[in-house]
Amino acid sequence: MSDLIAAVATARGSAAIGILRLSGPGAVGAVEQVFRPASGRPLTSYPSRTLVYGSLHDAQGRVIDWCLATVSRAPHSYTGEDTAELQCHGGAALLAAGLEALFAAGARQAGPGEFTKRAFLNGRLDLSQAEAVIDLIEADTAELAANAAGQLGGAIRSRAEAVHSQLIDILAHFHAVLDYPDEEIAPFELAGYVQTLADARAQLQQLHDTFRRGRIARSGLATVLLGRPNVGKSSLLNALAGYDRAIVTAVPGTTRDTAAERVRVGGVLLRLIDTAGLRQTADEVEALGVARTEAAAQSAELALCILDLSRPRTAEDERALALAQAAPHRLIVGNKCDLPRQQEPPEGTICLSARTGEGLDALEAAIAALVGDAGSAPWDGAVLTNARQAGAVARAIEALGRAEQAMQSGMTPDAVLTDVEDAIEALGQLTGRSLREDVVSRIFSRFCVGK
Ligand SMILES: Nc1nc2c(ncn2[C@@H]2O[C@H](COP(=O)(O)OP(=O)(O)OP(=O)(O)O)[C@@H](O)[C@H]2O)c(=O)[nH]1
Ligand SMILES: [Mg+2]
Repeated sequence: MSDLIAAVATARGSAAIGILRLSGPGAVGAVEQVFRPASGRPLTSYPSRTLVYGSLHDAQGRVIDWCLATVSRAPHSYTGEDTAELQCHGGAALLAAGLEALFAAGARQAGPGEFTKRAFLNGRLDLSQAEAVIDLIEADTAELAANAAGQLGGAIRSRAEAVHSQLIDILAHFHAVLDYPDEEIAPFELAGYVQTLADARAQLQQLHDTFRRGRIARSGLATVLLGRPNVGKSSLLNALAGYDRAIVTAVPGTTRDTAAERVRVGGVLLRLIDTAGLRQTADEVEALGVARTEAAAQSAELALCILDLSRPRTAEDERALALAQAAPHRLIVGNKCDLPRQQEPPEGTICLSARTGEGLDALEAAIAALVGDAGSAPWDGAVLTNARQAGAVARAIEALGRAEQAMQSGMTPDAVLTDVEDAIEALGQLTGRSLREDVVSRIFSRFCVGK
């Protein structure tokens, strides 16, 4: 049994409005103890979801605010329980006093995410929607916010349910074949099932393919600036960031430590990491910095290898070029194109000047092309941004691949069943839905074999 929880739902600080929220049995009664409608009518006489004006009282009965109360009765509420909200003025002291009064009326402090957890447990939201709530709150770009809103509206849920439903059909049919061998059941349409599995896998693959873009939009593409000392790595970071983020001097070995900055380049969010220039050095601090550079290069997704075109190429440049090979993606940048050229850069080098800004647009275009935004899924919930969800989708894809293979190689139905069940289980992790109940209820409602 659920109990009565309460919390201040708005951020702390002085604001126009502050909201006290309650959910659970007795929510309406608790509000009645702290709130009196100005009309003199009892709060319970108002229909659900009506805004009622009145006075808010502290635990001693003193008026602490004039506010609006609204009650949503189960199951038509966010949590699926009786809920109430008090829209007060946004003062920290009055909200604290209001919350105390609600505690005195029988509520307890809600834990983090507890309202949404209840919404999930009561089936108001699936797990992907519950996670979208957090994503929407945390979204720091319009794209991520729009995408989270789409997922709150069920964008992932509907995709998962469409596939889930196809798989349950297969499962139900296979169970029927196994459990009731004497019943007259339509013959195995093997090719049809293989096709259904392939379709399901393709749908999930399409969803999973969006994750790279979603992950980049959320945390940025890990991008390391590599090069020997003095080529202009920190200058390029500053040019892209649009302010003097890193120290730039004419002294080689200026940067000693890695420094990260989130920068939008060519429409792509980069987690840009400036590094200590690569060279052999007797300086202990610098040597530690170089070791960090190498570690950063290993974990980066994109390496920007910088050459100083105004100087001849050196062995240290070659080392930087080799290190850049470790990253899944790399671009070679020929810096200082404003100065007379002293080396012929490798083919495909993007020539620019971090000092004048010349050629930065070519770098932007190259980065945009790398992430390949053109023609991809819109930011309406179709983009996976959550690693847990992506992992579940990947497991479902894998299991479906196995099921397809098993079917094609003439395995027994129970072998195929295991793989399909694995896929359903993985989808269940995406949506938080349970497996067994579904299988059972679908078998009897669709196939009617249990009569
Ligand atoms: N003319 C010209 N000078 C540049 C350009 N980019 C950087 N510089 C100069 O080159 C010198 C080194 O620049 P930094 O950005 O500190 O180079 P770095 O690669 O970070 O060097 P370390 O931190 O020592 O590894 C500074 O004097 C910059 O002003 C450029 O595009 N053109
Ligand atoms: Mg530097």
